[in-house]
Amino acid sequence: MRYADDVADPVASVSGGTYSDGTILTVTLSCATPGSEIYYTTDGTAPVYRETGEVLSGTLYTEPIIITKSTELLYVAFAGGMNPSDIWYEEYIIGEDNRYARGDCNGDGDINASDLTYLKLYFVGRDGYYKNAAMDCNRDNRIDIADMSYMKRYLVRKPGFVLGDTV
Ligand SMILES: [Ca+2]
Ligand SMILES: [Ca+2]
Repeated sequence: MRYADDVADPVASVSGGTYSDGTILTVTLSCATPGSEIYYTTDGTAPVYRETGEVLSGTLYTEPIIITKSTELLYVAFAGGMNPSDIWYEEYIIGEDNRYARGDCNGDGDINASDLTYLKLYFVGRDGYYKNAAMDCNRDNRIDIADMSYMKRYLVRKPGFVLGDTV
């Protein structure tokens, strides 16, 4: 009788999840099937392969993968004459819990008059203007008209009005 076993599912040494800013992850991949090879991608696409086992996209795993920024890791194991494993997936999110600079309400990397406009349009309920942590300019954990006043003072460089710390 002729049949093809499945290759054992590969395992990543670090599970996907949220990690704090500056974290460097060293991820090793392993597979219990003797003679297996693991292919992976880090761009969010699945490794592509033919039924023959020929791999058309993806990187052959040979050494630990160093992850320093948010990354989607997909990986699959092959071994000659066997069905490939399932494709496995880990999503590593690094540092995105503090990606906002206080005052950068529109998230474009600068704090300027367009952020004041963003606040104004949010307060009048304009579509497409969403509440976000960067809008709490005066650090009282509320987003209200006082934050607009704070930003106006910041924009005219009034002493003591500081923005740009991460929130
Ligand atoms: Ca901005
Ligand atoms: Ca506030």
